[in-house]
Amino acid sequence: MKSFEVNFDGLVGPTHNYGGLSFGNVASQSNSQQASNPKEAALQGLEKMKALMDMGFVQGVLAPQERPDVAALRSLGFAGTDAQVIERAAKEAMPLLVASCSASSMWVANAATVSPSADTADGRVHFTAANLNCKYHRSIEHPTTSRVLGAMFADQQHFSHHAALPAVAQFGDEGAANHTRFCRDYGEAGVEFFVFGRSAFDSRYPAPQKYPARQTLEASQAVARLHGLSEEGVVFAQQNPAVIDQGVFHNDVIAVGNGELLFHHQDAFLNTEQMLAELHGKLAARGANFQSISVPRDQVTVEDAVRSYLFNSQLLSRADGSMLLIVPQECRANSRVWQYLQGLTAAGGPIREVKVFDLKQSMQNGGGPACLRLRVALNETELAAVNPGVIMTPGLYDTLTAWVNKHYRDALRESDLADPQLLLECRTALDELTQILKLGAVYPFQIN
Ligand code: SUG
Repeated sequence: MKSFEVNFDGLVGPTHNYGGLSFGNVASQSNSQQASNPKEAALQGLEKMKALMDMGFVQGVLAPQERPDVAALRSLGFAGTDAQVIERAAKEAMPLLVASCSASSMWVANAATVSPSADTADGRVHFTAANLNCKYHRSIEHPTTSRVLGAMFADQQHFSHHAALPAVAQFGDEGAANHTRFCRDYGEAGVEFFVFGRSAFDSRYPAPQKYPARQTLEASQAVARLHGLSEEGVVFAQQNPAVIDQGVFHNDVIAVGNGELLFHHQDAFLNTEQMLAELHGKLAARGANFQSISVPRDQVTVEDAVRSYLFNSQLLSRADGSMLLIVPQECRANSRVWQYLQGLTAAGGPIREVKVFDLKQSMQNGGGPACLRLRVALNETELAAVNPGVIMTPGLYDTLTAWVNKHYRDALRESDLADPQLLLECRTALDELTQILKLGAVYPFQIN
């Protein structure tokens, strides 16, 4: 049976804005308070989805969330009508209104961790929604994420969903941004690679000094247990705390893997040799020939990696077995990174081609091509069980483009977030979207 890696991209929501909400994420902090363009952001994302579909990849779409999140504001004590809740929050606690408006669910690499059926004890595809509890504006995503994933992957014969881990820092979980799966073929048992930033219970693991480590070892271990992964099918590795302190807030800012290949920066991990040997050994036992490409710091610095998002790329397997790297245009703008990439594709190794995309609106908040997609490896039977409304087609692309053009604003500043009309616009747009994607009722305003 054939198997695929399906990329489900997050559709950027109508309130995309630069709130400066993510301490430790350099782009989010440095673009704080700039005017955003939600329409352009959503169209840039759709362009990428269409391009991948046109290249023959199976592409899906993951819906954005209801924002402002009035229910979240109510739970913090703001009362009255929806308009009064927003008005009071704007007057008394603007940072909370900004957080409740964030369109951060677009970075669906953080939506969940996904284990394909070939790896799990019960032979189903497992999903654990990420609690994202390092940042308040992201911690409010998981209830709706769970409903949306449930509506996309509803068939319980093939799909198993787990609620987010306990919402405490000790179980901080950022989903697939710190998880990679290696395999010979998507349909065969592989090795799942969990990268954590610190341990909550074991002080022998070093922690960063300046910025938070969002993912704990204990969270990664819990996800592996929930998914029924075997000892032979997992490797846990620690991110280098020094790179977290340089702005590498998720492992997918410094490494990307696919198939039998790990593409990473020289300084990405602690105990790199030991970790590579473990990956090599466990994959060899599965019949796979693991390889890694380490990018030397004297060619590309960690700062270059953080600014260009070289590693926040999509590494895709093509039909002929070669690989394609999807990078943001910031990689072309950085001469050292661009030169490195030229050499890489000319070297005759596994990565043969680089394609550049303009994702500036998302990039300015620290979200590159890899942040915008959640990978789900599926066999043909499982793919047939996915809600067909969320699989990208030329028709769906046209419909979503028209939908964005109809409903999205082309400029959003902090002061606009207090406009109660914005909430109505979002709800109208999302109500229509759930019909387009055939999701049923998934948003609080549709349920309550
Ligand atoms: O969690 N930015 C996101 C970016 C997530 C990127 N995802 C991956 N690397 N997989 C974050 O820091 C910024 C929002 C703001 O400042 O308005 C934000 O949430």
